[in-house]
Amino acid sequence: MDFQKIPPVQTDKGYLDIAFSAGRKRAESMRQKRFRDPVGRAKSIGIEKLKAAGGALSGNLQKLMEQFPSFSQMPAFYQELARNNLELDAVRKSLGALKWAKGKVNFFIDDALRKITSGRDMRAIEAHQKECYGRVSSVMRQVRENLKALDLARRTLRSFPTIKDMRTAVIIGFPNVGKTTLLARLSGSTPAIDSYPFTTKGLNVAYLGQGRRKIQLIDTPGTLNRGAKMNLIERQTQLVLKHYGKAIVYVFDPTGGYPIEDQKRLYEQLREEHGLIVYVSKTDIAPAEATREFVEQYSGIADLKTLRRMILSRV
Ligand SMILES: Nc1nc2c(ncn2[C@@H]2O[C@H](COP(=O)(O)OP(=O)(O)OP(=O)(O)O)[C@@H](O)[C@H]2O)c(=O)[nH]1
Ligand SMILES: [Mg+2]
Repeated sequence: MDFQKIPPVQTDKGYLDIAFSAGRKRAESMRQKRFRDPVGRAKSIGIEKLKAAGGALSGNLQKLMEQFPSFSQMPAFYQELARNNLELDAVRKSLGALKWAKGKVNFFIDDALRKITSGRDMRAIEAHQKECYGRVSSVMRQVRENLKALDLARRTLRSFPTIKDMRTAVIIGFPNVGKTTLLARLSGSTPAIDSYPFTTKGLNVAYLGQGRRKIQLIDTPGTLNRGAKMNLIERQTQLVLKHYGKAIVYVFDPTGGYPIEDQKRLYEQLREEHGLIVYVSKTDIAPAEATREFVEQYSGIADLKTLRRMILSRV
């Protein structure tokens, strides 16, 4: 899913400005034309103006409704993410309100077009246009809060990671152990890597292999496994594990930036629910003994070629 493409949601006034400006432009171009009598002229201009304004408004409302994903059809990971982070009921209600508004706008425009067509004098034609704009503005005012709710939902949706529904392996481990470096080495991508903990703030996604063997690799922010104290991104990581955790690459850092005992404890916890592939990082600078312990006791893999093969065979 890619939520980055959802365009901004305007305010009620924003949508009206766009609509009225479309009406104005159309009316201006109509005024260049020649007409036989003034009333016929006013009618034609009025009709074209309302059609343009109504078309723009109703079209934008339709686009707005369509740009929101259908939650029940999203992959399970996103459904849970949406349930946890969005006011789904408010979003549904607001989308319903937009549908109502679009219907009302179309109705008032059609009604005014009929009245203008049978209008007898300039004053009446003018009055019908004004009345129509007034009614349409009132409809949009009534969905003001719904537009706000949808804008908020859009911001939240845009903060969701872009994860494809395909074979996936997840890289996990303590902060600063070398998870992102591993992702970069496996996939040839260039994510941000730094020498301080918690460098990775969101999920990094990259790909490994090609064609039908291609798999998705998700690099997660370093976790300290803090249970109830988890923040938003840690909870996202937990969700990724739940839904994409069939193959997990657990990164051990034998140089002990974080206590080895803690790293082992997290490993044991994850092992209860997931199949883990252990990667031992920083073997170029770690004491040989420490590396050996992980390679022997945890079936750790220290070379990338073997690791790549293991990942591809596991997912
Ligand atoms: N010498 C050496 N340094 C490494 C290796 N892997 C990672 N590092 C260094 O360790 C530091 C942390 O690497 P990252 O890949 O950002 O670690 P991370 O686990 O993604 O860290 P967070 O995102 O903060 O959890 C960086 O300075 C890396 O250059 C390695 O195999 N050898
Ligand atoms: Mg990282």
